[in-house]
Amino acid sequence: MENEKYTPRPEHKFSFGLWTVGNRGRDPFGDAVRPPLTPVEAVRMLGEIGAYGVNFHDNDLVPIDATPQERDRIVNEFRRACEENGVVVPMATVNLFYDPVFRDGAFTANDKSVRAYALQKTMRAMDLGAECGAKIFVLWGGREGVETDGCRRPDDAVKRLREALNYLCEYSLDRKYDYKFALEAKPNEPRADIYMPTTGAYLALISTLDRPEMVGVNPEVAHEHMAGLNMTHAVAQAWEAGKLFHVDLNDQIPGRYDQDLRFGSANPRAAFWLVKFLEDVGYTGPRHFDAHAYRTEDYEGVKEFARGCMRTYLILKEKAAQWNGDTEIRALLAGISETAGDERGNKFSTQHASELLSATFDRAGLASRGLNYERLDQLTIDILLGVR
Ligand code: GLT
Ligand code: MN
Ligand code: MN
Repeated sequence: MENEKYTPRPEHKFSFGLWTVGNRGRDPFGDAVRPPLTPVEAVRMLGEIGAYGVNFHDNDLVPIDATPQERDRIVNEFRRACEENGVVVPMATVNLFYDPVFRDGAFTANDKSVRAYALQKTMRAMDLGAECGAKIFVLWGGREGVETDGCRRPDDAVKRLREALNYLCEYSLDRKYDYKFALEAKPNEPRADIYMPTTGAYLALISTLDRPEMVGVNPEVAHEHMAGLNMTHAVAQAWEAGKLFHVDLNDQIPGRYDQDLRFGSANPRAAFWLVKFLEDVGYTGPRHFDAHAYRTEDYEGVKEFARGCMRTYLILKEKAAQWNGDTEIRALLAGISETAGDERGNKFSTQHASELLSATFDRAGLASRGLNYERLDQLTIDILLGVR
């Protein structure tokens, strides 16, 4: 019997991209295995399984060569489907990677006309998103990279990226869209190397923009794990900087191609720390599942996949609450955090510094106390494996 407490509700803010549940299972070695799912069908499916939101790239919704009349008809149908199924559009994005025009990048391409076209396409995608109610605009620069560094100076690419972001912020202000931009990093794939490989790289770039307050990040589990990094650390740094505008949840085995697996299915322990962090700090943004079903599945299997993402999140949320309330864990944490120590390291003053310089520390004593992290982690594993 399905447990009520793992039933997704709107307040959980679970969202899926049209490209996620609509993924047809193509990979570099094989063709589509599922028939196309129209945007309206995808919205119905999301409503049926209890998701709160649907996100899209411009061309997930409106084909790249649609006439203005076709565009308006599609948008009207889609908005009606959203209303009828109780699904909202929290985020929109732009596809700057599929069309051959972007083979050398979009905002960083050497050809000025390609860069201008990328801006035009993005502004139109912002119009489209705003029409559907989106307040977050994700930018994933999958083609902003290289196979050979002979093609341009990498610092020129950074400058071009900055110019494009500045331009788009002004456009959002000009049109009173009130967008928050969320920049999504990835180390490689489809390019051999992508310029902004990690969330940290984007955080550094944001501080150099004209309007840094409008721009944050959209860390993705799979992308940080592809780089061998700790997703929770990336998310925590973004959060601490006030820059966690969106999050892409999925899973990934490090060292592999971009897998976009069901959330929590590859590394449930890492997923646990992530969910615990998001819940502990009170992140209120969408929990977006940027993943897709195995290639073996039909659309019933796709529903199982999508339900699984949400269910795992809710199970981990419950485990996080259990962890926080566990008396033995609490006692261990108290032991870790309540160590009284030397206060002169708290804040610099000339006096503190000179006192510290001449102080004597019991190095061996400080190093000798066991920290009990083994016990702490095993208790975590016991909780995760359901025996505690
Ligand atoms: C693409 C990519 C994702 C991005 C999407 C947004 S598109 O599927 O792999 O990580 O979030 O552009
Ligand atoms: Mn991905
Ligand atoms: Mn993503």
